Amino acid sequence: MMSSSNVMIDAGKKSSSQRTRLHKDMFIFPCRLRLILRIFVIIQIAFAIMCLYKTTTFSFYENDKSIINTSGHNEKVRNVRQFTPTGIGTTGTPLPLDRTTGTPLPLCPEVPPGLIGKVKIDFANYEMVQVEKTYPSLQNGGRYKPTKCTSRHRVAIIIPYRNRKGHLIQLMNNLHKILQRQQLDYGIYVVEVAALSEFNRALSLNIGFTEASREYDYQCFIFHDVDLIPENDQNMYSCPKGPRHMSVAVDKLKYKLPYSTIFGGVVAMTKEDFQNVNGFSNKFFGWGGEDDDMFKRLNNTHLNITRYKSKIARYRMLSHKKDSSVNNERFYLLRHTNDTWRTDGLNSLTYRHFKTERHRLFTYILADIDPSHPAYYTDRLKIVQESLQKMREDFNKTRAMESKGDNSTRLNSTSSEHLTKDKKHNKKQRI
Ligand code: NGS
Repeated sequence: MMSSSNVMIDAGKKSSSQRTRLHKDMFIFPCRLRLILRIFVIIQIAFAIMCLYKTTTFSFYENDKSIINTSGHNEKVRNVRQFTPTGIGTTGTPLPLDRTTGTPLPLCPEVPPGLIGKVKIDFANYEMVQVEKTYPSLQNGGRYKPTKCTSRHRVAIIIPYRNRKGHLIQLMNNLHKILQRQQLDYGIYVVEVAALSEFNRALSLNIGFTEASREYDYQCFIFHDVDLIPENDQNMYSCPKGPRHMSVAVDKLKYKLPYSTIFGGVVAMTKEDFQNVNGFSNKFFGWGGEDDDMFKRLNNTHLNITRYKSKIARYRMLSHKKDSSVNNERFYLLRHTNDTWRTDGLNSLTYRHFKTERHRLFTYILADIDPSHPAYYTDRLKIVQESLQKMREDFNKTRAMESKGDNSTRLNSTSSEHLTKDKKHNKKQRI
């Protein structure tokens, strides 16, 4: 074996011809290296161009036609959709015809004859296919029309959905029976907004409204939580005159309204009213507040809500783990509803439509949005600035009160008054 010192001596002894070859090699090698570098740069440029192309064409809401692969299926994903206001209620819906005579069917009676009142809820856990088999009269996509008369009401039921298959099956199993007894011309739409970190109930409802309106001339819409099962078939899912709060008495809430202005759970609105309030806000990510925001919209447009008696408007709530975190921005958003409702809602809604699947029991719609789009984004800095400003005002008020007060008793009573006021204020803010 040669030692390292020997190698060094050998190198030192290299002849001049050897040195020239070495020099040549050194010269050729940089040439090759340069070539390799050039190729590498070209590849990099090509890659950069490809990336640029991808980001521009894949950036939101530009082109409508491209195909990418989602979960093994080719999907039309850049089908960007927005809400376009449409006429209300009468546009070219043909009257259903009697199959034997070919004549238009008479209108269904005002009060459906087959109602039974309190219904027995079936809480058994079925597979979807089992429930599907029990509804042979349904058209694909969860659509139904009475066969012996023309329904007086064309209703879309919109269910915001995420990860609640069991609940969905139970709701379908129990709800279709009631809707059919009520002789409605209806469709059920289950709407999922993919890839959002937080569930956005109101945004899903806006998308459901838009998608259902594209398909059929629905006159009114029932916005329906997936975990609420109606207990009485006299709780009509028909078109209300004004906005109707339907889930008045819920078992989990001891069959009592938590507060008088609540407008969540299950609510019904005409298409016209929903369009007039600009739909729901799109900005409520996470649990809470979006229904209170809708109540404010109704107030702003002088629409009063109605309710059936709690004996009729009763629901069972299916149990589940809390799967959506509380929205910490909800009070901020609610404080600004009166300024923002005209620009935040149906008219700012932009989403990508991934797919529409027609199942026997419902139509499933999968969409997604860009959360950084101004329609969905809430300026955090403004929230912080506003709460700092409020703290400053509170602090100044307290200091002013303290400097006015001349004895501790007065001070004590003032601060306790202040506390009581704050409690009341907080309670008001909840609403
Ligand atoms: C209020 C929420 C509403 C919610 C209601 C009932 O506090 O969104 O509770 O909730 N408003 C705010 O948080 C601002 S429930 O008891 O059904 O879970 O609908």
